[in-house]
Amino acid sequence: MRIEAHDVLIVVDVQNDFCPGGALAVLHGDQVIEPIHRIAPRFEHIVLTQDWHPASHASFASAYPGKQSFETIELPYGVQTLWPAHCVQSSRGAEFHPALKLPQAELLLRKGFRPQIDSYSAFFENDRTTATGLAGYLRARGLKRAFFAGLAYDFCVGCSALDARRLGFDAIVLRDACRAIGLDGSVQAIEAEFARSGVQLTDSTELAELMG
Ligand code: VGL
Ligand code: ZN
Repeated sequence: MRIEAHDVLIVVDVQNDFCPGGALAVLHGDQVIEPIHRIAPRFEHIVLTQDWHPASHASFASAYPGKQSFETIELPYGVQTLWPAHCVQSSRGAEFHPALKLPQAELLLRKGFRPQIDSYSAFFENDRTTATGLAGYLRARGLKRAFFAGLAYDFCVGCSALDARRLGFDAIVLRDACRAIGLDGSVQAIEAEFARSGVQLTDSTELAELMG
């Protein structure tokens, strides 16, 4: 697959809390960094997302006495999985992994900062209607095709790719540059949605050189 000038690499949530030792560690989460570094020089445009929650966030199990992490609850906007407190604003866990070196990234997009709404997708919060502004940013800059890498494959990466399709962008997930949380068939579920929505899956090794 050939990378072109209107392509963007969206690197999702490569933060300490999603890496080994973090509050919501994804198995081998830090292993996404090597493939991301390998492909990043091929892209003219890179966006980083950062999960960025207030200390008491509606997605944290600690907000609901008697509830455990990874259980689900009903919030006004629908079913929400409860998570251990993670990516709290200005905490070390919320920082990008120190090995991630992408100084050329053009936009750092924070999400999940509204106390009452979680945000998996880089485009819409979990109420499916509150926009982050990323779609407008990509359109204003003429970026039409988004490649996705990072954490977690079955949550924030997957939801971002699905929303990209919903908004009319081409969406390609670089499978080997992602790692999954894996909760109750979440990987199968997201891949079924990919197939339905036209999200493409490929590996970073299939990417050809940047066009001039
Ligand atoms: C994520 C669960 C909660 C993710 C973020 O980055 O996939 N998952 N917050
Ligand atoms: Zn989160």
